[in-house]
Amino acid sequence: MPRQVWPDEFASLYREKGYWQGETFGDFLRARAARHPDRLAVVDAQNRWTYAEVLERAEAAARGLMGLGLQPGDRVIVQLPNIAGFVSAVFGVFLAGLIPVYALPAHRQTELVHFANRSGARALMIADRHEGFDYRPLASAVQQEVPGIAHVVVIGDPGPHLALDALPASDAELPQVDPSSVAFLQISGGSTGLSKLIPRTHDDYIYSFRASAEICGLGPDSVYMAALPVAHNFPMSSPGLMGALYAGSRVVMCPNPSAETAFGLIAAEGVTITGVVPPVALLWMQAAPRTKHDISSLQVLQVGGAKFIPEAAARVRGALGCTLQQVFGMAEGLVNYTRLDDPEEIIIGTQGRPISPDDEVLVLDDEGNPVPEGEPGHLLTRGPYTIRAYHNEPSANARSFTPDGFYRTGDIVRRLPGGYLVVQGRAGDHINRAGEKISAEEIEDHLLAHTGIFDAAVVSIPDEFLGERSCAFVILQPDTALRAPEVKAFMRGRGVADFKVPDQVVFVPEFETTAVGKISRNQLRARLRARFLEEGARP
Ligand code: OOB
Repeated sequence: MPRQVWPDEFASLYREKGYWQGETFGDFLRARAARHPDRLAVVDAQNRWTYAEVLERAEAAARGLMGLGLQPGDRVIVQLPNIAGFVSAVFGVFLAGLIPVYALPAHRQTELVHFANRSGARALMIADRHEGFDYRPLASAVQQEVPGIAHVVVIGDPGPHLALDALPASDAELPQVDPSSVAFLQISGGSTGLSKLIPRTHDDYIYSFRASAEICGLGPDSVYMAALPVAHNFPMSSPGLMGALYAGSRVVMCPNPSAETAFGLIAAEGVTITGVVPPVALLWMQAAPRTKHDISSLQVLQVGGAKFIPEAAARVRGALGCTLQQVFGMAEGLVNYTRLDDPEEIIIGTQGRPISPDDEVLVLDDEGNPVPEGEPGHLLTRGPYTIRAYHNEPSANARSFTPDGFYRTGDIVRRLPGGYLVVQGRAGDHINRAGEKISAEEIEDHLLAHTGIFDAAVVSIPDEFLGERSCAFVILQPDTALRAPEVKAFMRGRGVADFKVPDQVVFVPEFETTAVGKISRNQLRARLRARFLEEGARP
């Protein structure tokens, strides 16, 4: 059973201060359905469900999952796109006392198998098809590789699997759920190796989105549109669909963030707030002058997941007619927001300040000493909704957390008066490609599995549109002829999410490291990146 434990003195403090209120996901949905049963809760292309309907469907899903013999505490990988069924299915999982492991729709066999093995999942929940991709054969392949996955449950046409709405219902009582227990496992961006699993409790997570909903001004008249994949922490909880449901708002599920789709939904549903990554914001600003849709209902555009440069931030109000809110967060916990009434220079020039007065933030130099205000340093944090450990990762935990429980975010920030943070970059080696985090090491390991590749180093290269793109430097084995498309095709064949396929492949005869003696992988990547940028190399 996954655990997430804060030392007693912290847990008591967080309860005393009212952050942790002893409420579960199931409790809050029931409370909303009781308070305003007929209000619309979630909308997608096919469905418009009220709070009462969402609860009814969630309870049916819970009984169906229990009918399969799943027991409280069992893990269920949930790989669902932005559909209304996400909400009822996930609350069904919660009500049955099961623990969702949130995979992204972009994840493929390699990633799903990894999540299944790490979490010990007993079931996998998918949609039949989404945006042209059929998830059923993928699920069969995962199940074949991980026999522990006893059930594949499908929203829609089940094919060879089980349909969620036709499971034999259990007539047992729904279990009592402990609010301090782990509610779900989320996927880390992962700077080294494979993604780690992040255990979040009901208490801590509900606090984060309850407070977020307040900061973002959500209420019964708000309409929140989930434009990014909802399994991601940003559209899930900052304030995301959870914060919106908590506040009694309406959630609109947007199947993809293209300007055409998103603007159409903003106009049709009167969307008041949504959140996107910087490249999507750029596309929307470009598309807005020519759109036929009336997007004037939009009051707040949140931008986060990767750095939004001030030049672009300054254009949001003019282009889209709404307030910008910068969001700098991480699935491990800490989330920062610019406040809606902050002065324009704060909104444009910073990535916000923490949610909670009890979010502790340290900005330290390489030796671990605090740097003066305004100077760049490593961001470490601890607080009422930041994890103290990853699930089942003793060595990563030793690296990622200090002995007194601070999470080393890997981000380099400057802290300004008032606690506002400006993100300067990353100390670690991941590539932040349009908000998707890619571990260099993970991709290098895949490349090294090719018999024609002698060595590979993957680095981030600044990219005007994506923020960063990935570039693989590859040394071939003697007498091997490989071209970039073949390397990319090989990566695709490894069964990984498409965003992990290197954007660019550069073949080099050697890494020229012998002259400087043995250097770390980090230093090697930095050197390759610097040389690439100096030479202005292009594919
Ligand atoms: C969000 O969560 P993750 O877990 O995918 O990624 C976290 C990392 C941060 O450590 C930072 O390196 C980067 O993403 N990041 C930003 C940023 N927001 C996230 N870097 C610069 N500026 C920003 N505004 O990405 C996430 C989770 C909740 C809310 C928002 C984003």
